[in-house]
Amino acid sequence: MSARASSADRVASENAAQRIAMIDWRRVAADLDAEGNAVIGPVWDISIWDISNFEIGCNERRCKNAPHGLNKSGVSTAGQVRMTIDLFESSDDTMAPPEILAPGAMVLRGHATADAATLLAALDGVLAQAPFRHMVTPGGFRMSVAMTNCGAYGWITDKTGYRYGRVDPDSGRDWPPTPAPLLRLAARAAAQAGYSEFVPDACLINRYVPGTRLSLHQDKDEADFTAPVVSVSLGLPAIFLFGGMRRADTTQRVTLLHGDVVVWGGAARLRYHGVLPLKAGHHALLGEQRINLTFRKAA
Ligand SMILES: O=C(O)CCC(=O)C(=O)O
Ligand SMILES: [Mn+2]
Repeated sequence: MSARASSADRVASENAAQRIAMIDWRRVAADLDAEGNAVIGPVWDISIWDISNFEIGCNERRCKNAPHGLNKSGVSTAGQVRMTIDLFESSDDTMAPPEILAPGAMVLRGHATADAATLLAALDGVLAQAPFRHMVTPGGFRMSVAMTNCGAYGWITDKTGYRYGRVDPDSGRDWPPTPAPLLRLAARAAAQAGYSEFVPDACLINRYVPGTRLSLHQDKDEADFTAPVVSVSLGLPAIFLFGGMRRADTTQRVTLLHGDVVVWGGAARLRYHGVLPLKAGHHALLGEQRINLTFRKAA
């Protein structure tokens, strides 16, 4: 509660806090402290003294270009906060709270489930222009994950190294544009994780079949680490490894199901991660495969 609040405001505040708590606090795994301040996710806190009149502050002094529109003194307007509340009000009431993996990193369970059929239909057009292929690592090894890209930039690897390029080396043409439903989903997931205005220019499409794995790595070929990584899982379940800033750090094992979205950015942007060999199974939409969409800002 702000020191500015009168006792009437305090009552309004308590009502507001309860109402907002019902709307979004539980979804973002937040707590109200004894004074009515709320912690939303890893970086936000809010002091409420009236439903339409409150401040949002950042827990981290360093967070100048925070993805939540704070001004220089770390204070946002009620309007911006209302946008956040609207975002949560418009989402599905049954949505689970994000699972926090580390500061800046979380799993949004089922965030893409309702859109999965639309996403897969849109992907068909991309795959017709840029089919899956097994790229080769700089060390000369064929990757077990089949990959392709859409967006202005595509991630590629060959004997000369890992990089982003505008042109599909297999076709000699630009990568196909990222379909609008994919861009919308990526932006929505990023916003829900606290990274507003995420506009990816690269979408790597990974296909796993049973036995396929992706070894521990950092996503570090991008020019812009201020933008998060948004990673969408479709099809068969996978065990995602989420580690620390060094390859040798211990990893969390996170089972990712169809529709789950992992978002990591900020302090977590360069954490090591990977995928254990996919187990055999059958998925109603995708059969014996898992498709992963990884959205990033490359340039
Ligand atoms: O398939 C996944 O879940 C992770 C993919 C990934 O880390 C990548 O494409 O860089
Ligand atoms: Mn990665």
